[in-house]
Amino acid sequence: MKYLLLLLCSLSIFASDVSSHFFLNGKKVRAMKHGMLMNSGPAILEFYFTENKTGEVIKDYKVMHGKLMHMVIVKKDLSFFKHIHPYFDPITGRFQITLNMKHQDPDNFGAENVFDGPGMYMVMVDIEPKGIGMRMFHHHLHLHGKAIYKDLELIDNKGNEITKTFYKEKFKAHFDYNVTPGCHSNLIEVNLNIKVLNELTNTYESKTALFEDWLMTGAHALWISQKSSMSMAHMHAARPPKENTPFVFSYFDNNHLAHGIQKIWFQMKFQGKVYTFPFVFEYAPLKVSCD
Ligand SMILES: [Cu+2]
Repeated sequence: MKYLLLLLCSLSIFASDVSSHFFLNGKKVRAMKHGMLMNSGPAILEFYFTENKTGEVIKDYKVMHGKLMHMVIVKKDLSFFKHIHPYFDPITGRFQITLNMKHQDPDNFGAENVFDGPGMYMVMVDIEPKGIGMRMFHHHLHLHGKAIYKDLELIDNKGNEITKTFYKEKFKAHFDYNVTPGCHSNLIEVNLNIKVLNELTNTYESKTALFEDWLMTGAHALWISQKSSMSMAHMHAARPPKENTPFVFSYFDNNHLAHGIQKIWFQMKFQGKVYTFPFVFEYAPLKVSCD
């Protein structure tokens, strides 16, 4: 394939075969309950997983994109996003990470300043127990205080295209997407072309060769619907093969993605640093009836 397009995890897979056990600062957070934090100081998150059939703790996981667990934390209004990789202890089968603390690990730069004000945060973890397959679990954290939530707004959107600058105009990113509707699934193709400011000439240039793989792929993207965090897609793209070509992400939605306003965060590594590029857009594929 010209571009390596990998569907990491289609929608939330609600595992009836695996249970997640979530602990906040050493206390178990019961299913459907929120872990409550009184302040945004260091907070220890721990997880272990059991097989429902046997009740046994799972200790054997496959590595996905260089990690045994990928964790995404987003504020309820999708205004804030973090991508973190908890550490695994093979003896106990537990994953653990301390939030709001600086880690030396460059893949956990996101674990610092995890919260952006009081409110509800969704914690989504991806794991792949060997012999079972990829599973995703949702948990909630609530940071005490008066929450202010903002609506997502379509700004700068022109049809299916958005051009925006990021990081004090260091980058100019052009985002566009196409949907090929199908009976049982829509094929989504997302392109992201990133140019970098040349401060001498004050122009934006394609600097494809300066992008590096991060977590074994050229770019990561996470797409979540405003309607429900359960409607999400996790996509990857290879680095563009030549200058002036975009990162290309492909995804089959299996008619499971909620229509309406969406937010997508792209992450890629440029000259040793991971950057995050968010966009808000509308997803409204045409309905195709094949009866
Ligand atoms: Cu990850």
